[in-house]
Amino acid sequence: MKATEVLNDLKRRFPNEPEYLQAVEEVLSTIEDAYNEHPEFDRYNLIERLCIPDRIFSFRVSWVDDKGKVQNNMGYRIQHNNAIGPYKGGIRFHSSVNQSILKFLAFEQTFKNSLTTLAMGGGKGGSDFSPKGKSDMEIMRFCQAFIAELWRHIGPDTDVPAGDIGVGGREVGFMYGMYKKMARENTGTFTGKGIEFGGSLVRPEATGYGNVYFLLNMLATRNIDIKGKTVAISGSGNVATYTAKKLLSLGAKVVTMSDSNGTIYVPEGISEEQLDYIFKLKNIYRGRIKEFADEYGCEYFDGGRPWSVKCDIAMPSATQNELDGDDAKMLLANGCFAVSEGANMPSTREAVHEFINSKILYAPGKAANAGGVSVSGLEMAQNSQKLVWTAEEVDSKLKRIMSDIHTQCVKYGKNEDGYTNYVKGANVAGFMKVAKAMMGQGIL
Ligand code: NDP
Ligand code: 2IT
Repeated sequence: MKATEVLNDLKRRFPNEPEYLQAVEEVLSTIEDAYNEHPEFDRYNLIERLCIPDRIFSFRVSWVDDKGKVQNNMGYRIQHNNAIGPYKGGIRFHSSVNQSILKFLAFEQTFKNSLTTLAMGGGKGGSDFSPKGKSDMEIMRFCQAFIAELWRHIGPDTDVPAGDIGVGGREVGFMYGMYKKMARENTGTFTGKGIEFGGSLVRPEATGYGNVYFLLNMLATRNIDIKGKTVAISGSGNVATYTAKKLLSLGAKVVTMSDSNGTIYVPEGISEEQLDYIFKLKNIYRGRIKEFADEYGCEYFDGGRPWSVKCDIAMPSATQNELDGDDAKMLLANGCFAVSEGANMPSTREAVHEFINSKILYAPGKAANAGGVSVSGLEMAQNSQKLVWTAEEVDSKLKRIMSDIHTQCVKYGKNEDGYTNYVKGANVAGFMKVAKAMMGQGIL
């Protein structure tokens, strides 16, 4: 079956899953040539098997809030593909979570994990539970109830979850604690754990730092120095804050950060002290980014995104479809020459076309944000060895992996005119490894 036929068939079967179809369409539109060069793939109906998840668990999560009221949420785990290693991918807690969003994330994760050079398959999970405004005890009770159901489906060599939106060190700790109690073992089935109980150094920083390392590789292809460049970042969570931290240390100017309520704009560049304030605001006080504007008297776009400001580089690091075609046109009109995605699928189809047609440096999330899951893979390796590596060791491996991912993107994505289409490069490289692994193991 041809890629376009598979897509049409998926549209017919899953009409209510727009994010999933969007992610599948982007991949299928770029791998068709590579796929057609291998008629054996077609005989094994490989594309369809790669697009449809191996299995999906969905379950009710009942828990008791601080007022004694019983709350019910939905919980999910998508085990997408384990051809090259155990299912691996984060857990998202956000009110918007549904099957379509988790299916798109698990699909993307499969290609991303393939690119990391490590042995990890793709998965994703989550809940429509919103941690916003919940007490620590409510978060703990929810996490325990979620794992009381999920624990039997995960394990160190079957499926290894981690964090994502709304799931950081606190939530991973609560989930892992409950998992250990149920499974009666201590093998590290979860990454992003606390340092004291099997977590890897540099895992919290890894997605943001990795994105900057990927950006540096892209800039090097055009002999551009990061020093002094103006960068617009969206989000103010894990990925956004560590992206900003690394950029500041390299002498770049970070002029925006945001949350779901609005954007702060600091034209002279956010200072280290101000970034520290944002980190505490978000991780300790769990406040809104507007409080930064109140504290420092900077401009605040109420309900607005960062993409209207003048910048050289944009690093969307909040959520899917947060940068649309008009935003892309504004960025390009303002002279933006590089976009490196910290979030998963933050740019809409239209925005991606704008970036590629204008031939700027554009890195899709599955390449640029792969540093997080890569260090998760390194955490799994340390847990298996029962050893702890130094921060320097982990960071140098992360740099190496991001550079390897960049090399693969250029290998498969360079056009005849010399322009590298990183979307095509990442998709073809990620696809070929998974496809060969699936071919080698028969029809499952
Ligand atoms: P966090 O929960 O730490 O932060 C998320 C940030 O994005 C917050 O500032 C949040 O604002 C904002 N945000 C979330 N949803 C929306 C929305 N619907 N509209 C506007 N803003 C929103 O998550 P992470 O930093 O971990 O994740 C950010 C992105 O990076 C996600 O796309 C995730 O999938 C991706 N990613 C994460 C990795 C990781 O290791 N954590 C690895 C690779 C990718 P608010 O507080 O208002 O909700
Ligand atoms: O989207 C992602 O790559 C993540 N949320 C991290 C997954 C992981 O297993 O570390």
